[in-house]
Amino acid sequence: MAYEAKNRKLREWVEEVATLCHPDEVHWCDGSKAEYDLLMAQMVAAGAAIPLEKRRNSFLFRSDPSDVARVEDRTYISTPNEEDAGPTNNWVAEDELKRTMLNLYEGCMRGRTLYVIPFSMGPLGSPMAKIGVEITDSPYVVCNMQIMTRIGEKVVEALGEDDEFVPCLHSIGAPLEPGEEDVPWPCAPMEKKYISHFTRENLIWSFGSGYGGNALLGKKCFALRIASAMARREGWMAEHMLILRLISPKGRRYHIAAAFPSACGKTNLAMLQPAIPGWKAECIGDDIAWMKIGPDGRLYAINPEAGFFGVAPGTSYQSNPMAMETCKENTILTNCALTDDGDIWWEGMGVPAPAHAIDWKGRDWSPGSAEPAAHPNARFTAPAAQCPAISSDWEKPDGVPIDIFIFGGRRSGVVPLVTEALDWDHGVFLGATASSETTAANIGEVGKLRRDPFAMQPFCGYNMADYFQHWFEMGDRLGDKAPRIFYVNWFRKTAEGEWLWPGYGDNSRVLAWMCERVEGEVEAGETPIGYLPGESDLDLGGLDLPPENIHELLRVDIEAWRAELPDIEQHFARFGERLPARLRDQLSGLRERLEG
Ligand code: O2Y
Ligand code: MN
Repeated sequence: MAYEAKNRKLREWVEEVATLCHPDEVHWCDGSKAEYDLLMAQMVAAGAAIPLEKRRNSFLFRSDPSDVARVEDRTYISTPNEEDAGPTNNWVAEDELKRTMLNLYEGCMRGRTLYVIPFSMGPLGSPMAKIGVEITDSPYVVCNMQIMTRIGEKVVEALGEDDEFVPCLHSIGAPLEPGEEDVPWPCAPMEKKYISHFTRENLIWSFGSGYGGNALLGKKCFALRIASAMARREGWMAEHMLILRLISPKGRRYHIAAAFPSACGKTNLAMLQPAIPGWKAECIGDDIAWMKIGPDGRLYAINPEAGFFGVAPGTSYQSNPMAMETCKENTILTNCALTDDGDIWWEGMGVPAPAHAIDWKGRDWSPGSAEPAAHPNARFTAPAAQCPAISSDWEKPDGVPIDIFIFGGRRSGVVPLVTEALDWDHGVFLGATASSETTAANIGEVGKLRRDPFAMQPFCGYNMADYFQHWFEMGDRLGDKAPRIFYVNWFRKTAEGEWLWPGYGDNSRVLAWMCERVEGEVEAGETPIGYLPGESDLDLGGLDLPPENIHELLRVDIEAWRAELPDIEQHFARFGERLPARLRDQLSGLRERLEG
């Protein structure tokens, strides 16, 4: 052991896991650069990583084709009663799931090293930070965790003798027999993959996958699923939200937390560069917000992560120049294509496709090949501190005060560009009914409408009906200090399928209107679905947008909204009696206003 952990529970747990999994060695990660460099060098020598000549200290990995994304069907929330997990989660009884997984873990690290990764979600020492310890047999996971969280000896030092931590056990589930040659991306077959959360004990057990959210357990497993259950018990919020600071020409700072389902440009919005003169934006986080009521009664947010695990395809200097700058060096690239000059490439990168490349499966590729060069879920793992738009306050221990919540989704029709909630309860209704159309980047049928409440459907660690109730209760506690709530849809199309709104940096025009609403500087029209800006209320200066577009973007189609009601009813019916009465009231209120 490179250092001694004074936390008795931690020492005992590591010993217990080592006895169960039979690794060849145990390595306590110190979080140093030397450690990162050594692990990378070992992975390069083993053929698992490819150093990139064109990006300093950056490496390409190719996953097994069966291990390319989060596996929702194999993700479990295990609570004492099935009803406490609710209809949006897969549930298995605690003892049954543990029995199954203990069998899988038995001897699963033979021929491998067991790495102990002490990590902090949130800046170390922040009153809002929480400590976890991930045990893994994947050096790829260690290097990713070093970018995505704060890891190492300093975390163990911060953990007192009897302090609590979240134990996160991960194995790729691919032991090596003596003399057996390893493969570049070892993992277990789908039917042996389990991403399990025991929320009563704050415990995470993951088996069989080395990819992203399945394996980097600080992210979705801890910071959302386990943390959301903790947050409900302890009276705070763990949300699937980006955090953005917008600065007006007068120098007033607004903090925005926004939740979007996948494929809605969340990372692009997190790193927004405003198109309106005089406004500035800074990024605080791109995926997760932990929020707590501060001594002044306002809601304060931190980004619990330290890096970005961003989706690569579609990221370009046009869609997100800040992300492109962020992943220029010190970056791990997964499932991108490799160019002949030692760089990476992906579809939608905004530069011409290379005449030849090696695709994410390691095959020769050229334009016109049958399959894309990069996997649609190819990722870059890059330190947040490298983002040119990162806020100087992104690691502020007490967080930043949230002024505005935004929910949204991708809808080609019906939902206007922006709507302000009538009040907090109506805002909770907007979050609870958030919907999005699936795209080619999502698995499944393209253009299908999916309800994804608060963008938390895959990430809520308990019954979603109780989560809705938690939002109401947070609003009650916040009172008149509660953030204002808005709903946006950047994706409205004409009947001919043309985009009505340019998006990207021009979304700042909508955010600026929200800030003016917060200041009480601009009127809004009350409609049955909420407050909307008048056609002349958005600053469209310098934007060549036909007036009919803005008319359509802000039109409330009463008939189309009435047609939405049965789908919302069906969505709510899933939660049965547990659905908060205040949500039923909101639905009745909407129906009455639409009939009125
Ligand atoms: O497929 C994965 O493991 C990554 S999923 C992901 C990564 C970064 C941010 N958000 C997500 C998500 O699914 O919401
Ligand atoms: Mn996410």
